[in-house]
Amino acid sequence: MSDSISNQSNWIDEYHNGVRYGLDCKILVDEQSVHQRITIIESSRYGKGLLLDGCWMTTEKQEKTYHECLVHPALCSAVKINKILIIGGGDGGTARECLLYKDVKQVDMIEIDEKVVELSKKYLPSIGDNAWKDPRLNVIIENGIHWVFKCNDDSYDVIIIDGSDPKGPAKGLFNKKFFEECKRVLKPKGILASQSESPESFSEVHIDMIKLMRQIFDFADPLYGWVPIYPSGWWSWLFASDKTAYYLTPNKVRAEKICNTCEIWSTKWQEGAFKTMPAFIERRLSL
Ligand code: SPD
Repeated sequence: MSDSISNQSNWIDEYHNGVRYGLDCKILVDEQSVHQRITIIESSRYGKGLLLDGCWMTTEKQEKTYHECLVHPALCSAVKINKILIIGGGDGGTARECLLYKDVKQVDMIEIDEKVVELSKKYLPSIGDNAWKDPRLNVIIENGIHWVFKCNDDSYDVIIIDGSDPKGPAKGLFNKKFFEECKRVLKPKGILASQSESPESFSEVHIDMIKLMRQIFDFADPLYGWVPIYPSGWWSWLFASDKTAYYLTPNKVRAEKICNTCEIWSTKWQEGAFKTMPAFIERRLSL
């Protein structure tokens, strides 16, 4: 057991800044891949779940909370959604939500760790669900940062960054040069979407990400929601585009087609969630 996970009395905890976030569960898999430690657990409260290097990534019964909030503000609102890039997302949940849209022609999912894909398919099949057999999905096992740097300009309508916290393999997903490259690779009216950590437990990373995106894009706004098992439970997703904040105006026809599949996301929910920036974050952003 590494320092970041304790396994006494069946509890698996993520430790973060003196607080632990845990589930009463049993361990199904605990192995080291080339890139990171991968743990799969089973709990009665949230079903099976995945941790990478001791950090919660997803659980069967709360994954929609995360994936719907990352995908739909971008895909429901972008001018075009022919070609989508997902960086990370090896459990398949982000791809599954993207492929709900019939207009999507191609999803390239660049996941660094093939073990995450293999174990997610085996132990968490409901998360990727039909996405794994959808011919529109290309799963490419490669470093997502390298992929973006070598992509041609104007390649994708939407880019979605579904990475882990800023350490280990995901560290490079939080820096200016990487976001600038994402902008180069996005089509001119494209939308960039990224998970943007917790305003409470990762407040510095969260604030820095918004500031950085606002330096690079004309518009960048976070939306706030929750993922109970993540540190503090309070989470955020960040959207950016040029010329117009496209992500603020969902396409009604697209929304009607997917809203019945959603647990959390709706156009009404999204409208509210973009307006819930806490005052302390707003003050910090204006400094
Ligand atoms: N603190 C955890 C942040 C993890 C974000 N990515 C989760 C991957 C789910 N597809």
